[in-house]
Order: sequence, then structure tokens, then C-alpha cells
Amino acid sequence: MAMATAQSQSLSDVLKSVLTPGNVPTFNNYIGGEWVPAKSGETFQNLNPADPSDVIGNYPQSSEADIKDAVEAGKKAFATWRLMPAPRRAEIMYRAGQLLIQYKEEMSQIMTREMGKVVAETRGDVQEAIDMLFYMAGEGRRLWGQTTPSELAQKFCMTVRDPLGVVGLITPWNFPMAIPSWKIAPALVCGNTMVLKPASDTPMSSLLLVKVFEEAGLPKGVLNVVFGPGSTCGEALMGHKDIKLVSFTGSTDTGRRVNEACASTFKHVSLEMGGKNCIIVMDDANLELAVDGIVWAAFGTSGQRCTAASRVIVHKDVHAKLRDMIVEKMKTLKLGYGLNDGVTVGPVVNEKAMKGILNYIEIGKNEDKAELVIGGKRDESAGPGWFIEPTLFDNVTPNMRIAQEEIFGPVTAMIEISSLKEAVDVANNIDFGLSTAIYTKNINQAMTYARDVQSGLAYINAPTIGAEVHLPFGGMKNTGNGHRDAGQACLETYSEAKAIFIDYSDSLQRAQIDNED
Ligand code: UN1
Repeated sequence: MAMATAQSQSLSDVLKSVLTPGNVPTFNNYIGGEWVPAKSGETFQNLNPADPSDVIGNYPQSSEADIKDAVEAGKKAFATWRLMPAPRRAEIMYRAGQLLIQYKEEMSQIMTREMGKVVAETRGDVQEAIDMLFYMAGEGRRLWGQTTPSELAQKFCMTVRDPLGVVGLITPWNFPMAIPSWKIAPALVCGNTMVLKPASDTPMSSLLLVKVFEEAGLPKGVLNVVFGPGSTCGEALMGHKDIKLVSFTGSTDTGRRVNEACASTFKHVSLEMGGKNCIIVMDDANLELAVDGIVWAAFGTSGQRCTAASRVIVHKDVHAKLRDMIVEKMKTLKLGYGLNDGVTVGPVVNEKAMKGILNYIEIGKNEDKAELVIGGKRDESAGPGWFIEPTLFDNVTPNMRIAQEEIFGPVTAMIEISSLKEAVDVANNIDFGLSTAIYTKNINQAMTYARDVQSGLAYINAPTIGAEVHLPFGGMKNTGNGHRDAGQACLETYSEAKAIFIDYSDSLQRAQIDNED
């Protein structure tokens, strides 16, 4: 079959080439508005986790030299992009959002094929990118600073937001359009240029997002994408003197490395890392509702969300009943290829991930008291790919490894408590602080939980997943470094405050000195 490349094709032709059965296109990096292969000439394959014999495409195996070119292109484009009025920059983003709407279905299908989650969820992923583009496009006509009084009579004070320059974006595979959009959209509207280094498990979704911006008329060099491993491309971004910010979403271990690598050049660093999220179920909860929330939050995206509920902290009076109800609901889940009818849980992303999750299941089984209730195995009947049965442990105690460490798979652990105070203590007794939830009808309990819980997202009578783009997304403790994606907060990450003072007295007015009559 003829090899197609992304360089000369329109977005709709690229989509067609990927969707044509048997066709395996080869794609390039996007640097300075040109589609170019890696300098090494090497490529890597993008495989379907539901069926690894299904090759979706070939992508450039890039290295430091490619990153250097991309940063250079970003620097060149920055000179003019920063001067384009923000409302004009935003218009490009509106057009990009409209293109995503137009091609949402094709993009969702391709995303399911490359990373596994079921198509209802990949539609949500593309939708989240649409929401973020429109939300940030609106910012083009706000980007508010402050006007504030001066201590001197004939002086005017205000702040504006300056872009940082060329920023580096390192994004994960579990939300391959939503998370890049959380970073690209505010970076663009604030006037930055950027180099995107997407996860190697999901190059196609990132490429499609970049194609969308190309077709929407983004000037050359503003958004560059370089495919390749973190060990070369990620490191090269972090080590490049002209990268001003590295925004990273991924594991806590890699985030620590990003933080260290960026320290000596004083880069800004925005980190969104692991989670060990919980759902608390109190004795007065609507248990049907709680079960729906638990099963969705624990097994949606096969548990591969930073926000997945991997602990269920349950009041002793409803423990046995809740457990039975969860098991019943789990039996209705259907494991399989996410594009097939009726499938509710897809594969995990690759073989290494599968082995890591199965290893955690073994660790859980070897804990003295913990009981494996249902699941716990690879399921080869679901397909040739990386399928793991949704898995429930019970009688887990708060310090067991399966209650402390991020598993990033379809595994959740029930922990019994006897009071709200104990529930919140258990919820907080971890190194992470991304998302938590409580099911209770008691407003006093709900508000006490909301006051005391240490997590960046806190849900009442709703599961740990379901963030919306106009609210800040991020976590406390080892989940982050104080930054937030999305919401108004992301504008702080992608801009710097400049305080401007205008003196209209025609004389020297000295602050702190001439302010007395
Ligand atoms: C993630 O888990 O990595 O709230 C992101 C949610 C989604 C985003 C999750 N809107 O679960």
C-alpha cells in the first residue's frame, strides 16, 4: 500500500488515509510550518492496544537535533505572534474548535484505535478539547490585568500579561487531545509559541490537533510538534536554554525529573502528576448512585486517569451491601475493543502497562488481609490486546501498597471506616492530592469533608472524574507544584505580569517619599 505523509495533505485526507483499512501512513514532525522527518531518518510504530498487530502509522523517532530546530522555529515565530492582537489569535482558535466539531467522530474513532478507551469516552476527550479552545478563545477579548490606584496623585497603574516566549509541552496518552488543548490553548491566547512533545503511545491524536491548527490558519512556527521518546526529546526540551516554561502531565517520577532538569536554567515548570483518588461512601448515601459513580470512576478509561477512583472508603454500616452492589454492577461491564457495540471497558495502553498493573494485583493478593473479590487477571478472551479484568479488592487497610501507590489501571480497593473524621483522615493519608468524592445526603458532613479534604478537586455526590474546562484542574501534595491546568488559573502559567506605571505630572514624583502633603 502506498505510503502517505501528512505534509502535503489536507486534514480530511489525513483522516481518510488513517481510516482506510490496510493503509499504514508515515507521518512527520511539524517544524516551522513544514512537515519534516526526524534527522535520524528513523521511525516508530503506533499500535492498537486492543490488537497490537494493527499498525496505525509510523512516526519520526526524533532527538535533540529536531528539538533544536523546533525551538528555533518557535523563537522566530514569537517575534510576530506576540504582537498579533489577542482577539485575532483567538479567532484562529475558534476556527480550530469548529474544525474539531466537524471531524469529531473520525477523530474519536482514531483515538479509540490508538489508545483503547471506548468511543463514548474518546468523544468526550475531543469534546473537552473543543470546550477548551472555545473557552480560551473567549479569553482573547479579556486577558484581564488590573488597574489600580497609585499612591501619587498624577500617576496611573496597571498590569498586563506578557507571554513567556517559546514553551515546551509534554503531554500524556490517556487524554491525547484534551490535555494538549489545556496547554496549547492558553499558551496561544497569551501569545507564546510552543514545541509539543506528545506521548509516543498517542502520536496520531496530537498530530490531528496540530493539523487542525494548521488548517485554521495558525502562522508557521507558532505550534511545532516533535515526536519521539522522553529520554531524548523531553530531555532536550528541558535542557534548552530558550525554552521558558515546561508544562508536563504524567507520572510523579517523571515530573520530579522535569522539575530537577529545569531548575538550573530557572525555567517555569508546571506539573500535573499522579493521583490516588478516593470515593467516600457514608452510611446515609444513596447507594445506587454511589455504585454508578464508583464503577464509572474506577473502570472508565480502564482506570487510566489521573482522576480514577482507586480507593473506596466505605462506612462499616453499608460496607457489605455496597460491596455486593459493586460486584453486581461490575458483572455488567463488557471488556473489548472500544469501537465495538456494547463494550464498556477497553484495553490498557500497552504491554508494559499491563504487566505493571498485573504486578500490583499480585502485590494486593499477597497482602495478609486483603481479599481479591472479582477480576484480577488478563482477559485473553476479550481480544489479542492488553485486556485486564476490572478488579476489586476488599478489606484493604490504608497503608497497604495498593491503597497508597498509583496503579493506573482497572483496580480499586475498599477500605472500611466508622466515621467521617476517619474517612477524611484515610483520604488524606497519601502522598497525592488530586481528586476525592463523598456520597452523603447530610450537608454538614459534605461541607466538613469539603473543608478538610486535601485535594485539588472535591466532588459531592458525584465521582472523582468529571472536571470541566472552566474550572482549575490540578492537585495538592505530590500531584502538582501549585499550578493548575484549565480554568482562569492556567492564564497565570502561560503569562507573566508586567506592572506599568504612567506618570502624568511632568515632574519627578517619588513613590514612598513624595506621598505626604
Ligand atoms: C486525567 O485524569 O488525566 O475529569 C484527566 C476528568 C477529565 C480529565 C481527566 N475531564 O476525569
